[in-house]
Amino acid sequence: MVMRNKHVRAWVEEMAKLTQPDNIVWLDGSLEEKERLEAEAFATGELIELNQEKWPGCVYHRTAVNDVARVEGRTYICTTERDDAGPTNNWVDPQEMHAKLNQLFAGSMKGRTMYVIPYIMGPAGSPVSKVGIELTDSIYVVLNMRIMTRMGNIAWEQLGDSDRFVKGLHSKAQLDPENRYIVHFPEENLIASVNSGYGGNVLLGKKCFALRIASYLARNEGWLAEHMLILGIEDPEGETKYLTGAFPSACGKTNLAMLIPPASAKGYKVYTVGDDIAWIRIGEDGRLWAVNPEYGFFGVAPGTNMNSNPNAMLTVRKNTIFTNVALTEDKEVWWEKMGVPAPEKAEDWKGNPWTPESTEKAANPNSRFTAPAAQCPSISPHWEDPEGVPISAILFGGRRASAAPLVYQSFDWNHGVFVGATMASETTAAAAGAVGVVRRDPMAMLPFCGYNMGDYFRHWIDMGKKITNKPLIFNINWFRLDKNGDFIWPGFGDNFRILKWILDRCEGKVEAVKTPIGYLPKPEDIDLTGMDMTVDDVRELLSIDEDVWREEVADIERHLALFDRLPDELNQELAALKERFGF
Ligand code: OXD
Ligand code: MN
Repeated sequence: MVMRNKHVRAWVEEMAKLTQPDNIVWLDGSLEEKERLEAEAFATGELIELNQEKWPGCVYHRTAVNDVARVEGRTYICTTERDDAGPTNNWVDPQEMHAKLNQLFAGSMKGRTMYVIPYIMGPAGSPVSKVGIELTDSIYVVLNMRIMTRMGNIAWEQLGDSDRFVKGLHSKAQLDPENRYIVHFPEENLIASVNSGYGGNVLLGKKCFALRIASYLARNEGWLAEHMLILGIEDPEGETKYLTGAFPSACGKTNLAMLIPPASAKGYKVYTVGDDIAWIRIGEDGRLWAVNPEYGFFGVAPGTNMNSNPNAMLTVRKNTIFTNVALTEDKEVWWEKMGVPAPEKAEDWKGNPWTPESTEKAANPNSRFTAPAAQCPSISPHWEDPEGVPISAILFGGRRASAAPLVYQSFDWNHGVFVGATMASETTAAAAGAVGVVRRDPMAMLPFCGYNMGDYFRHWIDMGKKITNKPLIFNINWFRLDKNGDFIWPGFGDNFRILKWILDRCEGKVEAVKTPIGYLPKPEDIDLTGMDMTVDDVRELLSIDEDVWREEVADIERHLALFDRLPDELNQELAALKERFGF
């Protein structure tokens, strides 16, 4: 296909003048192109071909040792007015940032090839989908984008002659951590990423476009771009209801999206629509409709096994890119808690020799798989529906030792927005730093909102006025601890039991208990069939400790004070919460 779009051509020319690549390759997304790029990357060592008998179509990549995660401290939202980025985003004046980036990008692709990646976020041809163009000097980025987005001619066709596309410029440059910048210019539909090769910083369709730029567009256009999974639950009669859920990292979002119901839930099936991002619009019927803008999963490998997430394990068996996991002698992959014995000899994620006696981890804790969503055994037959799926409930949640009960329902939309705006997670012993420190991460969007978070809360409140058929909003906490510091709730497949109560609430089939924080289940309404758990255990999981909540409310008050443009509705919710407790 000859690429005739003059707007893209002009921009590519300008960026090539700046970055000075040796040549420019316009991508079409074909299989031949993929194989050619893989062969080139095998030759340079950028990729390693895995054991094709055991891992057909799979390849292996290591990033630089100092480049293994998103860098929130070096991520910027550059709006003309500082207040439009808000108190929780890094901000630099756009002019100043452009000048800085121009220096960093000048000649950064010398001796390299610039790849022009056309891609669609959202199903092809869907009225909600949007086109992006990413320019990159990394084959690894090209091959990941090929899995994570609808990439190639399909995107050129959707774009046509239009100038409506999100521009993304990426160069590995020297991978210099001191000059690493992930920058968004929401007013210019532009993303720039330099000196990184790690997924979340460089696959510009994902966090940068589908969350940061899209959240800005969504506010202006009257929809929502959210850090949410989307799943469907089919009941024994064959009717499916859909939920979305926002949880901070390390709370099992991918596992929940791919959940397999327990044996006792006969006739129920869970379908995966998305595991990370949801674009949500109000349909003509007044309901919310959600699409997953992505085409693949970029999931954390360690901890993924046939118990925690069999659907993910089956998804990654072919056509998958593994990044920063361990590599065995016969070119297989391995990671901690993979559920198979550790290899006697391997190379760790840094490329150093590793044995089970080594004190270092074999896989980086943030090592990843990039796998096509279509390969997921639980993928929904409706995951590519252009209009999306209708949403019955929205879940918010975090990792809380004692404050939040297993589940509760908000009283109404504005109270639900308050619950989302104040949701929190506690640091665990697994992470560096103090244990039990509460971090509030509103709607799990703190690192991903492309504008002032106060305005974001206002947008949620305003959306509520327009949704005539509102989903119910719930808070979830799988992570309550007992006196010995052990998890009370087993999690994983058993989480279905809580989703079932939520669905029953949506259908008005079950009563609830009104408490100061929201509606709670009656303990006996949680189905425990086949579980090693009593109604008393559930009672404990649902208990609300007034002293803990006194502290919680004080902390919420401090948190809300951070936002300069906080809608008054959220202050009213705080006041109402205090009043219900009598604080
Ligand atoms: C992710 C994240 O990688 O939220 O999805 O960090
Ligand atoms: Mn995420």
